[in-house]
Amino acid sequence: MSTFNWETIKEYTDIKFEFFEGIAKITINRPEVYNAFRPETNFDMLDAMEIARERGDIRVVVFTGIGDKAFCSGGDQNVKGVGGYISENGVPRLNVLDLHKAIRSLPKPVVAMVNGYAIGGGHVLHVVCDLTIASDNAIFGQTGPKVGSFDAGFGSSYLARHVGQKKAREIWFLCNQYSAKEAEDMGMVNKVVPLDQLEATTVDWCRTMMKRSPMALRMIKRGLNAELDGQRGLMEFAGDATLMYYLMEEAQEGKNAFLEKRDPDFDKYPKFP
Ligand code: S0N
Repeated sequence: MSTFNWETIKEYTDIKFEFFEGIAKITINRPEVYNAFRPETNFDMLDAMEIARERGDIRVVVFTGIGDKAFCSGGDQNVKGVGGYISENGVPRLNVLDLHKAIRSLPKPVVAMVNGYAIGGGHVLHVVCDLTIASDNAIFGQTGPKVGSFDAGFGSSYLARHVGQKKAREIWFLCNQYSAKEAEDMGMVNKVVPLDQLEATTVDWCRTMMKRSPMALRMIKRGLNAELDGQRGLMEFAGDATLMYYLMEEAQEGKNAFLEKRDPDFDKYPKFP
Protein backbone atom coordinates (compact mmCIF):
# COMPACT_ATOMS: atom_id res chain seq x y z
CA MET A 1 0.00 0.00 0.00
CA SER A 2 1.53 3.28 -1.12
CA THR A 3 1.73 6.24 1.23
CA PHE A 4 1.85 8.59 -1.74
CA ASN A 5 -1.16 9.99 -3.50
CA TRP A 6 -0.61 8.58 -7.01
CA GLU A 7 -3.10 9.78 -9.65
CA THR A 8 -3.85 7.65 -12.70
CA ILE A 9 -2.55 9.27 -15.88
CA LYS A 10 -4.09 6.76 -18.30
CA GLU A 11 -5.73 3.34 -18.02
CA TYR A 12 -4.06 0.35 -19.70
CA THR A 13 -4.65 -3.40 -19.63
CA ASP A 14 -1.13 -4.54 -18.66
CA ILE A 15 0.32 -1.62 -16.72
CA LYS A 16 -0.60 1.10 -14.27
CA PHE A 17 0.57 4.57 -15.21
CA GLU A 18 0.46 7.10 -12.39
CA PHE A 19 1.71 10.54 -11.42
CA PHE A 20 2.81 12.13 -8.18
CA GLU A 21 4.71 15.41 -7.74
CA GLY A 22 6.65 15.28 -11.03
CA ILE A 23 7.19 11.51 -10.94
CA ALA A 24 5.53 9.16 -13.47
CA LYS A 25 5.34 5.57 -12.26
CA ILE A 26 4.93 2.68 -14.71
CA THR A 27 3.92 -0.50 -12.87
CA ILE A 28 3.78 -3.79 -14.75
CA ASN A 29 0.46 -5.25 -13.62
CA ARG A 30 0.60 -8.96 -14.46
CA PRO A 31 1.07 -10.62 -11.04
CA GLU A 32 -0.13 -14.04 -12.27
CA VAL A 33 3.07 -14.34 -14.36
CA TYR A 34 5.39 -12.46 -11.97
CA ASN A 35 5.05 -9.34 -14.14
CA ALA A 36 6.37 -11.00 -17.29
CA PHE A 37 5.80 -8.88 -20.36
CA ARG A 38 3.95 -9.78 -23.54
CA PRO A 39 3.95 -7.59 -26.69
CA GLU A 40 0.88 -5.69 -25.45
CA THR A 41 2.68 -4.88 -22.17
CA ASN A 42 5.51 -3.32 -24.15
CA PHE A 43 3.05 -1.38 -26.33
CA ASP A 44 1.45 -0.02 -23.14
CA MET A 45 4.84 0.96 -21.70
CA LEU A 46 5.90 2.58 -24.98
CA ASP A 47 2.71 4.65 -25.05
CA ALA A 48 3.30 5.71 -21.43
CA MET A 49 6.89 6.65 -22.25
CA GLU A 50 5.70 8.85 -25.11
CA ILE A 51 3.37 10.67 -22.69
CA ALA A 52 6.21 10.97 -20.18
CA ARG A 53 8.39 12.51 -22.87
CA GLU A 54 5.79 15.05 -23.96
CA ARG A 55 4.56 16.19 -20.54
CA GLY A 56 6.75 18.93 -19.13
CA ASP A 57 5.47 18.32 -15.61
CA ILE A 58 6.89 14.78 -15.66
CA ARG A 59 10.50 15.07 -14.57
CA VAL A 60 11.43 11.48 -13.68
CA VAL A 61 10.06 8.06 -14.68
CA VAL A 62 10.00 5.07 -12.33
CA PHE A 63 9.53 1.47 -13.48
CA THR A 64 8.31 -1.19 -11.05
CA GLY A 65 6.17 -4.32 -10.80
CA ILE A 66 2.95 -4.91 -8.93
CA GLY A 67 3.15 -6.70 -5.57
CA ASP A 68 6.16 -7.79 -3.57
CA LYS A 69 7.23 -10.88 -5.53
CA ALA A 70 8.53 -9.59 -8.83
CA PHE A 71 9.76 -6.48 -10.56
CA CYS A 72 9.60 -8.31 -13.90
CA SER A 73 10.30 -11.92 -14.89
CA GLY A 74 11.08 -11.13 -18.53
CA GLY A 75 9.25 -12.30 -21.61
CA ASP A 76 5.98 -14.16 -20.98
CA GLN A 77 6.83 -17.76 -21.83
CA ASN A 78 3.13 -18.53 -22.44
CA VAL A 79 3.15 -16.41 -25.60
CA LYS A 80 6.65 -17.19 -26.80
CA GLY A 81 6.38 -18.64 -30.29
CA VAL A 82 8.38 -19.04 -33.44
CA GLY A 83 10.03 -15.70 -34.25
CA GLY A 84 9.22 -13.93 -31.01
CA TYR A 85 6.46 -13.23 -28.52
CA ILE A 86 3.12 -13.62 -30.25
CA SER A 87 0.92 -10.55 -30.02
CA GLU A 88 -2.89 -10.66 -30.00
CA ASN A 89 -3.01 -10.26 -33.80
CA GLY A 90 -0.74 -13.30 -34.26
CA VAL A 91 2.42 -11.37 -35.16
CA PRO A 92 5.67 -12.48 -33.43
CA ARG A 93 7.51 -9.54 -31.88
CA LEU A 94 10.50 -8.57 -29.75
CA ASN A 95 9.21 -5.09 -29.09
CA VAL A 96 10.85 -4.86 -25.66
CA LEU A 97 13.84 -3.60 -27.65
CA ASP A 98 11.79 -0.52 -28.58
CA LEU A 99 11.22 0.05 -24.88
CA HIS A 100 14.97 -0.15 -24.21
CA LYS A 101 15.54 2.50 -26.89
CA ALA A 102 12.79 4.69 -25.40
CA ILE A 103 14.39 4.50 -21.93
CA ARG A 104 17.83 5.37 -23.31
CA SER A 105 16.38 8.18 -25.38
CA LEU A 106 14.10 9.79 -22.79
CA PRO A 107 15.77 13.10 -21.84
CA LYS A 108 14.82 12.57 -18.20
CA PRO A 109 16.11 10.15 -15.53
CA VAL A 110 14.54 6.68 -15.46
CA VAL A 111 14.68 4.72 -12.21
CA ALA A 112 14.10 0.98 -11.76
CA MET A 113 12.38 0.39 -8.41
CA VAL A 114 13.08 -3.33 -8.05
CA ASN A 115 10.64 -4.93 -5.62
CA GLY A 116 11.36 -8.66 -6.14
CA TYR A 117 12.62 -10.85 -8.98
CA ALA A 118 14.38 -9.02 -11.80
CA ILE A 119 14.96 -12.00 -14.04
CA GLY A 120 15.63 -12.52 -17.75
CA GLY A 121 14.22 -9.61 -19.72
CA GLY A 122 13.20 -8.15 -16.34
CA HIS A 123 16.84 -8.04 -15.39
CA VAL A 124 17.65 -6.33 -18.67
CA LEU A 125 14.89 -3.80 -17.96
CA HIS A 126 16.56 -2.67 -14.72
CA VAL A 127 20.01 -2.69 -16.39
CA VAL A 128 18.75 -0.30 -19.08
CA CYS A 129 17.27 2.17 -16.55
CA ASP A 130 19.51 5.02 -15.41
CA LEU A 131 19.38 4.08 -11.71
CA THR A 132 18.30 1.00 -9.77
CA ILE A 133 16.94 1.06 -6.23
CA ALA A 134 16.14 -2.40 -4.88
CA SER A 135 14.36 -3.88 -1.91
CA ASP A 136 16.34 -6.33 0.20
CA ASN A 137 14.19 -9.25 -1.04
CA ALA A 138 15.05 -8.54 -4.69
CA ILE A 139 16.74 -11.25 -6.74
CA PHE A 140 18.66 -10.61 -9.93
CA GLY A 141 19.72 -12.85 -12.78
CA GLN A 142 19.59 -13.84 -16.42
CA THR A 143 17.95 -17.04 -17.66
CA GLY A 144 18.25 -16.73 -21.44
CA PRO A 145 20.69 -19.59 -22.13
CA LYS A 146 18.51 -21.82 -19.90
CA VAL A 147 15.19 -21.03 -21.58
CA GLY A 148 16.15 -20.41 -25.19
CA SER A 149 16.81 -16.68 -25.51
CA PHE A 150 19.52 -14.07 -25.07
CA ASP A 151 19.99 -10.33 -25.21
CA ALA A 152 23.30 -9.49 -26.83
CA GLY A 153 22.29 -5.80 -26.89
CA PHE A 154 22.12 -3.49 -23.89
CA GLY A 155 21.42 -6.51 -21.68
CA SER A 156 25.02 -7.62 -22.18
CA SER A 157 27.08 -4.65 -23.32
CA TYR A 158 25.64 -2.13 -20.87
CA LEU A 159 25.61 -4.74 -18.10
CA ALA A 160 29.35 -5.22 -18.68
CA ARG A 161 29.82 -1.47 -18.15
CA HIS A 162 28.21 -1.88 -14.72
CA VAL A 163 29.84 -5.07 -13.47
CA GLY A 164 32.83 -5.63 -15.77
CA GLN A 165 33.32 -8.13 -18.56
CA LYS A 166 34.12 -11.19 -16.42
CA LYS A 167 31.10 -10.76 -14.17
CA ALA A 168 28.77 -10.04 -17.11
CA ARG A 169 29.91 -13.28 -18.74
CA GLU A 170 29.38 -15.14 -15.46
CA ILE A 171 25.84 -13.73 -15.14
CA TRP A 172 24.92 -14.81 -18.67
CA PHE A 173 26.88 -18.07 -18.97
CA LEU A 174 25.83 -19.57 -15.62
CA CYS A 175 22.34 -18.05 -15.19
CA ASN A 176 22.75 -17.94 -11.41
CA GLN A 177 20.62 -15.75 -9.17
CA TYR A 178 22.09 -12.96 -7.03
CA SER A 179 20.80 -11.23 -3.91
CA ALA A 180 20.19 -7.49 -3.83
CA LYS A 181 23.33 -7.07 -1.70
CA GLU A 182 25.43 -9.03 -4.23
CA ALA A 183 23.97 -6.95 -7.05
CA GLU A 184 24.83 -3.76 -5.15
CA ASP A 185 28.37 -4.98 -4.48
CA MET A 186 28.77 -5.74 -8.21
CA GLY A 187 27.79 -2.17 -9.10
CA MET A 188 24.53 -2.84 -10.92
CA VAL A 189 22.29 -1.55 -8.11
CA ASN A 190 22.60 1.93 -6.63
CA LYS A 191 20.95 1.27 -3.27
CA VAL A 192 19.29 -1.53 -1.33
CA VAL A 193 16.62 -0.78 1.28
CA PRO A 194 14.02 -2.76 3.22
CA LEU A 195 10.93 -3.46 1.09
CA ASP A 196 8.73 -1.18 3.22
CA GLN A 197 11.10 1.73 2.50
CA LEU A 198 11.50 1.09 -1.23
CA GLU A 199 8.93 3.53 -2.57
CA ALA A 200 9.77 6.27 -0.04
CA THR A 201 13.47 6.00 -0.86
CA THR A 202 12.74 6.07 -4.59
CA VAL A 203 10.51 9.14 -4.21
CA ASP A 204 13.23 10.75 -2.09
CA TRP A 205 15.88 10.14 -4.79
CA CYS A 206 13.48 11.46 -7.45
CA ARG A 207 12.80 14.59 -5.39
CA THR A 208 16.54 15.18 -5.09
CA MET A 209 17.02 14.80 -8.85
CA MET A 210 14.10 17.19 -9.44
CA LYS A 211 15.99 19.86 -7.46
CA ARG A 212 18.86 19.61 -9.97
CA SER A 213 18.99 21.39 -13.34
CA PRO A 214 16.89 19.35 -15.82
CA MET A 215 19.08 20.41 -18.75
CA ALA A 216 22.23 19.43 -16.87
CA LEU A 217 20.80 15.98 -16.09
CA ARG A 218 19.67 15.62 -19.70
CA MET A 219 23.13 16.40 -21.06
CA ILE A 220 24.85 14.10 -18.54
CA LYS A 221 22.53 11.25 -19.60
CA ARG A 222 23.23 11.99 -23.26
CA GLY A 223 26.99 12.05 -22.68
CA LEU A 224 27.01 8.81 -20.67
CA ASN A 225 24.84 7.12 -23.33
CA ALA A 226 26.88 8.41 -26.27
CA GLU A 227 29.93 6.51 -25.09
CA LEU A 228 28.09 3.22 -25.68
CA ASP A 229 25.41 4.09 -28.22
CA GLY A 230 27.65 4.94 -31.17
CA GLN A 231 26.30 7.18 -33.91
CA ARG A 232 22.79 7.08 -32.42
CA GLY A 233 24.14 8.30 -29.07
CA LEU A 234 26.10 11.07 -30.77
CA MET A 235 22.98 12.04 -32.72
CA GLU A 236 20.95 12.39 -29.50
CA PHE A 237 23.76 14.38 -27.87
CA ALA A 238 24.05 16.58 -30.96
CA GLY A 239 20.27 17.03 -31.04
CA ASP A 240 20.33 18.47 -27.55
CA ALA A 241 23.31 20.68 -28.40
CA THR A 242 21.16 22.00 -31.28
CA LEU A 243 18.27 22.54 -28.88
CA MET A 244 20.53 24.69 -26.70
CA TYR A 245 21.80 26.57 -29.77
CA TYR A 246 18.20 27.30 -30.78
CA LEU A 247 17.76 28.92 -27.37
CA MET A 248 20.57 31.43 -28.12
CA GLU A 249 20.09 34.84 -29.72
CA GLU A 250 22.82 33.96 -32.18
CA ALA A 251 20.60 31.27 -33.71
CA GLN A 252 17.58 33.60 -33.69
CA GLU A 253 19.66 36.17 -35.61
CA GLY A 254 20.25 33.69 -38.44
CA LYS A 255 16.56 32.95 -38.79
CA ASN A 256 15.49 36.60 -38.41
CA ALA A 257 17.98 37.75 -41.04
CA PHE A 258 16.61 35.18 -43.49
CA LEU A 259 13.01 36.27 -42.88
CA GLU A 260 13.98 39.97 -43.07
CA LYS A 261 15.95 39.38 -46.30
CA ARG A 262 19.21 40.84 -44.92
CA ASP A 263 22.67 39.51 -44.10
CA PRO A 264 22.91 38.08 -40.56
CA ASP A 265 25.11 40.01 -38.11
CA PHE A 266 26.88 37.35 -36.06
CA ASP A 267 29.71 39.76 -35.06
CA LYS A 268 27.75 41.11 -32.11
CA TYR A 269 27.73 37.79 -30.22
CA PRO A 270 30.51 36.82 -27.79
CA LYS A 271 33.26 34.48 -28.97
CA PHE A 272 34.30 32.32 -26.04
CA PRO A 273 37.87 31.02 -25.80
C1 S0N B 1 11.11 -15.60 -11.53
C2 S0N B 1 11.27 -17.02 -11.02
C3 S0N B 1 12.74 -17.29 -10.70
C4 S0N B 1 10.42 -17.15 -9.73
O1 S0N B 1 10.48 -18.48 -9.27
P1 S0N B 1 9.41 -18.97 -8.18
O2 S0N B 1 9.43 -18.08 -6.99
O3 S0N B 1 9.68 -20.43 -7.96
O4 S0N B 1 7.96 -18.76 -8.85
P2 S0N B 1 7.30 -19.59 -10.04
O5 S0N B 1 6.37 -20.58 -9.47
O6 S0N B 1 8.30 -20.08 -11.00
O7 S0N B 1 6.49 -18.41 -10.79
C5 S0N B 1 5.26 -17.92 -10.27
C6 S0N B 1 4.25 -17.89 -11.37
O8 S0N B 1 4.69 -16.98 -12.36
C7 S0N B 1 4.81 -17.62 -13.62
N1 S0N B 1 5.93 -17.03 -14.35
C8 S0N B 1 7.09 -16.60 -13.84
N2 S0N B 1 7.86 -16.12 -14.78
C9 S0N B 1 7.19 -16.23 -15.95
C10 S0N B 1 7.47 -15.90 -17.29
N3 S0N B 1 8.62 -15.28 -17.65
N4 S0N B 1 6.54 -16.17 -18.22
C11 S0N B 1 5.36 -16.75 -17.89
N5 S0N B 1 5.04 -17.10 -16.62
C12 S0N B 1 5.94 -16.83 -15.66
C13 S0N B 1 5.06 -19.08 -13.26
O9 S0N B 1 4.75 -19.92 -14.34
C14 S0N B 1 4.16 -19.25 -12.09
O10 S0N B 1 2.82 -19.38 -12.54
P3 S0N B 1 1.87 -20.56 -11.96
O11 S0N B 1 1.76 -20.23 -10.49
O12 S0N B 1 0.61 -20.40 -12.71
O13 S0N B 1 2.58 -21.85 -12.20
C15 S0N B 1 10.76 -18.07 -12.03
O14 S0N B 1 9.38 -17.91 -12.17
C16 S0N B 1 11.40 -17.98 -13.37
O15 S0N B 1 12.53 -18.41 -13.55
N6 S0N B 1 10.67 -17.44 -14.34
C17 S0N B 1 11.04 -17.47 -15.74
C18 S0N B 1 12.09 -16.42 -16.00
C19 S0N B 1 12.45 -16.44 -17.45
O16 S0N B 1 13.04 -17.40 -17.91
N7 S0N B 1 12.05 -15.40 -18.19
C20 S0N B 1 12.21 -15.34 -19.60
C21 S0N B 1 13.66 -15.01 -19.99
N8 S0N B 1 13.70 -14.59 -21.31
C22 S0N B 1 13.34 -13.38 -21.59
O17 S0N B 1 12.98 -12.55 -20.79
C23 S0N B 1 13.38 -13.06 -23.01
C24 S0N B 1 14.23 -11.84 -23.22
C25 S0N B 1 14.47 -11.70 -24.64
O18 S0N B 1 14.03 -12.57 -25.36
C26 S0N B 1 15.25 -10.59 -25.21
C27 S0N B 1 15.89 -10.91 -26.38
C28 S0N B 1 16.63 -9.97 -27.03
C29 S0N B 1 16.74 -8.71 -26.50
C30 S0N B 1 16.12 -8.37 -25.34
C31 S0N B 1 15.38 -9.32 -24.66
C32 S0N B 1 14.80 -8.85 -23.40
O19 S0N B 1 13.70 -9.12 -23.06
O20 S0N B 1 15.46 -8.16 -22.68
